[in-house]
Amino acid sequence: MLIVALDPPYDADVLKWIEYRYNLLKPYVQGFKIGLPAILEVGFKAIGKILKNYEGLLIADLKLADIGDIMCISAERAWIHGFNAIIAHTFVGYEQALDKLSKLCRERMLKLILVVSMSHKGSAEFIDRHVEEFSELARKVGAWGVVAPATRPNVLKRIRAFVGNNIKILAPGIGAQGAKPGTAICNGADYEIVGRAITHTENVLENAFKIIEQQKEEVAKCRGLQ
Ligand code: BMP
Repeated sequence: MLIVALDPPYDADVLKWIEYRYNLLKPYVQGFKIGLPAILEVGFKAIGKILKNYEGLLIADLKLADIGDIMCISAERAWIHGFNAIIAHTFVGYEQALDKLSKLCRERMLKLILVVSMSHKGSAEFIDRHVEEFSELARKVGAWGVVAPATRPNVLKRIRAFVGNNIKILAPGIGAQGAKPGTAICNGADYEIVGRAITHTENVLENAFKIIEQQKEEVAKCRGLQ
């Protein structure tokens, strides 16, 4: 299962860049994640118009980390413009923060995805010390999913054990950050998030197919089908 991160480079014509990749890739992937590089340049409204009526996962990756009331306003904006999932940090805690955001998400049928660990090395400095507590909080607020690193298999496996089987795990870190396609799924993730290894290349579709193929091979191997 593949989610494509659409992070246009700073010199791109953002809307054209997104539209081209979205139209090419949408029949083959399970979702798209839009983050700050695009949102800051053109806003939710313009992006939402391009992605209108998409039936897969459409994740607004703001990595929210604010007081609850303000996170709710941001999440509501994402929802208004057609996003069906939103990413927030877990470290802001429950009271007056994730309690409110999770309530809004339930009301709007917006999928709440919480960051419980990250794919870069610095995640070990602070965030990873709290992986178990973050996973518990994700369960407590009824998060739909969590973000966990494809780059650190042991952390990913621990998170799967902590969150159980009713929460989706979305794992970035494949390709540009070094992890091999399929390995995160083998270690307990439901979705692999891939950005630059697909979107910043000349042959976007060809590279997406390669990654999907590598995912299948790796998963067949780890599940003993090959
Ligand atoms: P790439 O495959 O180009 O490295 O992109 C990964 C995507 O996942 C980026 O959009 C990044 O913001 C996001 N991401 C990440 O890389 N690590 C995390 O821990 C959390 C993320 O959301």
